[in-house]
Amino acid sequence: MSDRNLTLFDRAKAVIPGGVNSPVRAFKAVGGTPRFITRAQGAYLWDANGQRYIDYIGSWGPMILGHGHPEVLRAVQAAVQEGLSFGAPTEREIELVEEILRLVPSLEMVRLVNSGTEAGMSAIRLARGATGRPKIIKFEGCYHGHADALLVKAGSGLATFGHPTSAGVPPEVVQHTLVLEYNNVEQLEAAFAEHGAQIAALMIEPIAGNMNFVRASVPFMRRCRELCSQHGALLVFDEVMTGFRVALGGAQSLYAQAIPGFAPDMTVLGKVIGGGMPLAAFGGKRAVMEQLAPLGPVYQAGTLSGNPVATACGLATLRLIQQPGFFDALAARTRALVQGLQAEANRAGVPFSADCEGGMFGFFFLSELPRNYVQVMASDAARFNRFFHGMLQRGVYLAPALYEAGFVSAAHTDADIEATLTAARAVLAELT
Ligand code: KE4
Repeated sequence: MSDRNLTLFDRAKAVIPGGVNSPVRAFKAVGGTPRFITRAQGAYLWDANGQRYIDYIGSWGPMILGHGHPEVLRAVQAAVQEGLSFGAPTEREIELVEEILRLVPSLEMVRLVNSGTEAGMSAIRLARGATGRPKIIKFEGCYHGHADALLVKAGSGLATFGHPTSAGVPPEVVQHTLVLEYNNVEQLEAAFAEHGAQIAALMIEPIAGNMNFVRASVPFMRRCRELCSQHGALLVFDEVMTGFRVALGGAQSLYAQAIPGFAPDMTVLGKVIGGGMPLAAFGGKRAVMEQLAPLGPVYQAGTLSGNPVATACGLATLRLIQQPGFFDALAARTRALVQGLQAEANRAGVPFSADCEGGMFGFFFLSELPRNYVQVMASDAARFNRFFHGMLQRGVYLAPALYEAGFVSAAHTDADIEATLTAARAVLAELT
């Protein structure tokens, strides 16, 4: 039988760079042919050959309810009947923002946009405009979208500013971006000691899903908060991935349990808040947010921002994840997956570590959980790639890169977890 995925990939590569509209989808890190998806339902995807997969990517986070939730589809179909886009304000944008404010108490105002990149880019511009300062701190291994100022890797050693990670980004565009090691308090202290008065914002993924799954330690996060407050810099939480995913209140609600009174100054959101449609957001305290056009001097805009169909999808999603017990059940199922994978790896004698929070998980072919980018990249990439393909052949669709996180949805059943662990047992046995 001909492989429809391969045929489609060849056709796609003729007209779309790399055959994909986002690089990670091309399977370059793991090799092989990407699966062209024809439909999805619940916890499952079907590819162009009709092969079914248990889906642990969930569109890279948005599909927390599973694919095709009937109440979400009903809300979207009703919105479509009223009109696709107006370029004018709607009540539903107010309803969605009011819902976000209720669930994320650190926020006083929010602006809706179309992607996490747009939200992160706008948050940085706003932080610089509101503080009048040029410099920003980010951490190696954290990804905040592809805005120029954020496509930067660590300079050689501390205090030297970042170097572009992408062609087309002139060095002067990233000259004010300082890249530090995640979880490194000493570097943080030194950076603020040297540049504190110039720092507009520190932007961080509180649980770094772009390093697969690395937690910011509580002591490290406490120092981020203290040093930002001490020097008048804004602490910006990039919760595009963790927001409404690791807990109903996002990662910030977990740090607020560990650090009394903890809250970021700004938050960037995406993925789950759109429920699979193009929708993201950034927000913060009123005094900062009112620096935005049309009120203030910081410009930001978007033709489809707050799109009426996307807001219907996001609002339905946010309402459904507030059902009693939703996150307890999701977290329990995710833990069952992660603990089961660890047990199977131990049984096979394969060095392995894993972690999870809410409906987000990560695993490493390392015996200890990594704490920063360098440690993550020391993972056994060849072993990861063999595991990835072994699972894919057995109908389990994991993230096609060792630095990406995984996601469980409310539609995943105990039987799906069991089937995944059965596949893992077979594949891990081949990896020893
Ligand atoms: P988008 O522009 O892709 O909507 O969001 C950018 C972004 C911002 N912040 C965080 C923490 C993110 O994880 C992302 C996007 N995540 C990637 C997966 N690592 C999306 C998948 C892709 O790039 O195709």
